[in-house]
Amino acid sequence: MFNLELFGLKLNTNYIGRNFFYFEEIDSTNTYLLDKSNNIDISGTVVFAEFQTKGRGRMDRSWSSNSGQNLTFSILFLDNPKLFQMLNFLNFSAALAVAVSLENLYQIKPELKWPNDILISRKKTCGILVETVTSNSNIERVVVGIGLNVNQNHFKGEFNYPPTSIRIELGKEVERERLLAEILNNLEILINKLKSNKNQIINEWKLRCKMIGEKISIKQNNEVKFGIFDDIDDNGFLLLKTKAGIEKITAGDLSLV
Ligand code: BT5
Repeated sequence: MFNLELFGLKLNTNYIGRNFFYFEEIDSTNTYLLDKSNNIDISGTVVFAEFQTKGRGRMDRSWSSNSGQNLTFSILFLDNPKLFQMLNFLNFSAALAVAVSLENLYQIKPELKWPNDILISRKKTCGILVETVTSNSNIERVVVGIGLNVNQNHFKGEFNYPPTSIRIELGKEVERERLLAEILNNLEILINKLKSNKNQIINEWKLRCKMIGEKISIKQNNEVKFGIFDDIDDNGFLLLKTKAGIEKITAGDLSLV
């Protein structure tokens, strides 16, 4: 059982997580915050669930996570046009917040995989899903969803990348309350940095992305592209070096070749 009091004691933010909703079970924490009819209109609100019946990944893929063992939560951002122009970097900031938290608390050295994954020992331990609600082409709500495998010991089913958890990698269970608070504390700091200097976020992200310079493939729908991961550009897009030159990749699934 998640101890809300313990979490509250470790939370050190001004706004992220100050409004907090806890669910034993929900369809998806992202879906809940995207739905305006739930009347949640405080920026920084966090929705946390012990179990999601319809946890989602990108392109309607699913996120599966055992009940009560991991962290599955979403954060709502409102009224922030400057931040909303940098959604790719919000994704990067969230990944960095998780990576820095794992480094600080457990001395784990996670690797960041473009665009939205966090790996430990080259296995997926965390996925991030940033979604928006727009009206007349204005972004009204932004929801950042994070699924992090914490204390789950076994994974059953089909995975597009081998899964792992902090417990598997560390060999012991960790306190989810402290970890969630640390992630939210770091996220608020990184978002403040992002607003003043997005290059700092790109650089911090690139430091932890060990695939730059490697031969990769990018799967986009039914097409697969091959090349060398050249760099990340100023918009957060991947630059793929092919025989034809440098191609800008805005979305897709990356694998090492
Ligand atoms: C992601 O998508 O990795 C984003 C996952 C975001 C999940 C969070 S949980 C809280 C919030 N509420 C939601 O409903 N979603 C967010 P993508 O890159 O498309 O990867 C999805 C793929 O990851 C699936 O098709 C599986 O192959 C794999 N997968 C599913 N569950 C996994 C897990 N627990 N660990 C590792 N891989 C998993």
